[in-house]
Amino acid sequence: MSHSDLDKQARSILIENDQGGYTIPTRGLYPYQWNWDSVFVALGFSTFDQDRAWQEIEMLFEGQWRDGMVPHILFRKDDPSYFPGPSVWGTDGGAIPSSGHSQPPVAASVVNSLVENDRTGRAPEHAAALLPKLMAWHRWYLSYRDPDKLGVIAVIHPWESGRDNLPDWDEALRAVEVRDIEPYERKDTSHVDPAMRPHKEDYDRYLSIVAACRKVGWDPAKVAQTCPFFVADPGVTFIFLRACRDLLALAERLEAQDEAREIRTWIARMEKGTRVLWNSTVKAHVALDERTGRQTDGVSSASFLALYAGLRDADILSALQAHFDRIAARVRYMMPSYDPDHRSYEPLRYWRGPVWAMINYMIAKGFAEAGDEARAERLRADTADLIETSGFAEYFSPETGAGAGGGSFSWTSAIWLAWAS
Ligand code: 2M8
Repeated sequence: MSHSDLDKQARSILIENDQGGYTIPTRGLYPYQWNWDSVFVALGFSTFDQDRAWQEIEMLFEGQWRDGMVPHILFRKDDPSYFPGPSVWGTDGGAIPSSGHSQPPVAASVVNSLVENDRTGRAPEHAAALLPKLMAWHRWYLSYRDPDKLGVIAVIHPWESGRDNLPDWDEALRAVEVRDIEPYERKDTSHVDPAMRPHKEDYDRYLSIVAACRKVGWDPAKVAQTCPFFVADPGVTFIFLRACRDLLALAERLEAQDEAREIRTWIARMEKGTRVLWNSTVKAHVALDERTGRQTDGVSSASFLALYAGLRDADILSALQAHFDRIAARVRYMMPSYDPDHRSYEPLRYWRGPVWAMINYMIAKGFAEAGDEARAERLRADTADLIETSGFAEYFSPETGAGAGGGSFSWTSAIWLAWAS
């Protein structure tokens, strides 16, 4: 298929997945508005309809909780094709029924980029209305996902990381006691091959965490104290740090002095904090279980986001370049979500190996900004090849390039339009 046919197809996927102002990731498997999916979708829309891009983000923020949190799923209407739906979550934090935790905060970064690339003249107005909401969300992260002020962001659920069954969560998840869950029927395995999805033992624990948080009424301070899962995540930490820098650029552009001053203190705290995620044996940033103090031992695609987060230490750059080249010698398509040399790597099982287009976009941005155009271009070219060969799949095998998971996928289409094509 030619580039212009793929462009056309990508646009029509976004339009078909549009539910009237917000976009679902794919039909059947994910029938609601997901947080970071929507934000990447806005980036895709912005290539051909900037007003629609703003609307996507504004509709996401309609679901913001009173405490500042922006949920990972908004259940605008009940859809039996997804489990767990609103009744399992039992939340009451905002105006729209939702899940009870968040997802990687890419919004400030995309809002800043919509402002930079504005062709309508209306961006400053949209951005000014979103600024206090973004500030509230970022404050929420610092208060409740870094209550001890370590300068790293923890996730209270693998789903909050956006990288659901990453090997980094295995040990912490095993420690979660399976309790307080009703008999349930999964829906994901009826849409896609069960061999590629998380195991039942994982789902039992995912639901046990939800039950534990529901018990404390999703009160964020109580969740931080009592949640059986509390793991500092290099993915969310680096995305948050990057988002803080982009929020600062936005605040400065809007001449919001007080906000800019506050954000600078966040950046200083995070820049220092990320050191606790550095594993000197592995030579990469890894996850840290805050309940046990144990670090994980694998390089994940999030380790490469240190550059995207703006960490400019020469040792970090050269360690990541070495990992990149080692991994590139093992697989055909970069960047696998987990190290192919690690014992837990699985090329097609969800977040234990496969390639995701939007992660490649962020990693490449980091390499390019660190002056490494060659590795940035390798990521773009691989992403384009994957889409040209296997279409707009949810994710891809790093070994064969086969597409897997849901089809006609929104964020893959958006990333094609905004970057890979
Ligand atoms: C996947 O996560 C959902 C739960 O949130 C699931 O597996 O049911 C992840 O890839 C997540 O990052 C993504 O936002 C979501 C929708 O694409 O699917």
